[in-house]
Amino acid sequence: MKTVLITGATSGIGKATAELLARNQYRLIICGRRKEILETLESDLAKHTQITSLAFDVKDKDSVFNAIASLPESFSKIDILINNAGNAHGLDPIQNGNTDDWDAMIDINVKGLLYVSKAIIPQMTERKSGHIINIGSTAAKEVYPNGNVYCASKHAVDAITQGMRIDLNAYGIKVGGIHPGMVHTAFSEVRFKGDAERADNVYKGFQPLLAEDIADIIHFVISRPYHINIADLMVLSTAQATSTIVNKTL
Ligand code: 8X3
Repeated sequence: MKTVLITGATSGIGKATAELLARNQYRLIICGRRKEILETLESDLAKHTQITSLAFDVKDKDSVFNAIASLPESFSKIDILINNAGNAHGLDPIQNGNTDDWDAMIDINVKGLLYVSKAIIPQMTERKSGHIINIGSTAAKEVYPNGNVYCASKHAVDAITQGMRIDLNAYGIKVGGIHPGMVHTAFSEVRFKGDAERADNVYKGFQPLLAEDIADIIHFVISRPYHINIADLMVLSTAQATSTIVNKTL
């Protein structure tokens, strides 16, 4: 049974992935900031698989290293890392950008991903095996109006993914990026700081992707035979041509 560590597992794509993998014979380490939500999910999924949870904030370097070092022996060998934690804060033109929003996006989406990876990669290089999936975004591939720093953080995820694949190639470790378009999760509510109406409007008038759609794809990617590495995958809702061109007449 393979052990999978998922960051950002309390909601959205992370939670849907935990739910799907629990039902497909993966041992799980679910991670997130919100301890009670994590523990509820852990007890829900414990009927399907071996599971444990770690409550930490990916942007807090010490907590990341301490949490991962505290894993019990039975969960300490991590085969698959899913770097899913990430979010957007604000959607403002650069001249109006809020520096706290910029810090949050760079600290979580870029530095947090690096810290978690750094805490886990050495055991993978030592064993010469492992698989890392970084969840990017269409914003990793293009820049859209007012997306500036969010897009920069996701472009960084894409660059880090490519860099990891190069550096870890000699160890037989698979690395790939999955880049979703518009997924109906709490993403926009976080971006718009709890403005539910503005968030709901983002997904109105077309069928966005669902968290379960991306979970399904993650499951497919991690269950390929060893010689196949799905290195880079962009997933749009059919209504989308780009991050911002959405056909609302379908
Ligand atoms: C999410 C995609 O277009 O809402 O990362 O920024 S988008």
